[in-house]
Amino acid sequence: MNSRRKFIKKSTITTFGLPLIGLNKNGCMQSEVGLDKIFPSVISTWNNRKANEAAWKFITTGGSALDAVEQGVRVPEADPEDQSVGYGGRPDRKGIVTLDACIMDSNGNAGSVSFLQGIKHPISVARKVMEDTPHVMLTGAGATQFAIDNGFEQTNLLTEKSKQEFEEWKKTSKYKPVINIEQHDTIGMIAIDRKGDIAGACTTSGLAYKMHGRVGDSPIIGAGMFVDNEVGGAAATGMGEAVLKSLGSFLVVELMRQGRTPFEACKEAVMRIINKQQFEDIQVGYVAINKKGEHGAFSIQKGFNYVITQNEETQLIDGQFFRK
Ligand code: SD4
Repeated sequence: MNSRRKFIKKSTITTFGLPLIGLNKNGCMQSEVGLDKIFPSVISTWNNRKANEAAWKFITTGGSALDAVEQGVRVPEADPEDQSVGYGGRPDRKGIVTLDACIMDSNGNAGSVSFLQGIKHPISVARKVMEDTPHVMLTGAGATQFAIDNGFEQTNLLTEKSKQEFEEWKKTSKYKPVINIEQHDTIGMIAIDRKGDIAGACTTSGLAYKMHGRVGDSPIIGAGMFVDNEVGGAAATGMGEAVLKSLGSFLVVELMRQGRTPFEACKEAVMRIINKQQFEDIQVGYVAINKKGEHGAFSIQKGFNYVITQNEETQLIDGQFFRK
């Protein structure tokens, strides 16, 4: 059996079988295989199993962490059934799908696009910004033009399903994000490759029916995602405004630098929002992994989960949360 098939088979077994990882005394998910460092590792927000598998394939066949996160998040970007990311994403209140994404490598290089329209793979445009321009971030028409100039195809991202839902929404035009089904599934992914180098990516169509021109946390380095090769990485999902106001992913990484476990760091970043902002009817969740391969998550509300792939096993883990 080739290694790819073996992986798929094994990961299926793991889903329904005994977990190979558990909660240590700090509430941090940790491997029990006794390894000091667990590389490679891939972690993603929500049940983005297929994205993890795509990233894993790259990372175990010699790809870098950067290649892995790009290829991994391209899976939901191309999936019309994922209505929070890329093609098939829910539109803003003008009926236009606008995309935000960012990417960061182990040398601290970063690239990002926001308010991008008509391009299926914002993460690859963000990588191009990082690698081929002197800038970090391109936005709106400039970002779209940059993508076209670099050979990205223009395409209609609004699927019939998302269009119909939008037409329904317009009948009341009520804008009240609902916890967890607030059109979530934004993918934030962190990978550590065999060399121990880290990279991260985050991509989304943002909040459904947002104001035209609204940009969330996902393309902002340090808000939607942040990695530091000395420490680890973190990614955010949920109400971007709350994450932006606390620069959450950067905060999580800095807390890990000070010695907190990934779980403790995510919890502290969530508590920062709870203590300073209106939090009752919003969701924010963080995932984090450190350079030992320990991982954790925490969210404001119940319902946030993440997928972790290590040692050929992929597991869906329910994050801990502040309240039910
Ligand atoms: C945003 N944080 O645009 C994104 C939305 C999100 O799962 O994470 N959805 O605010």
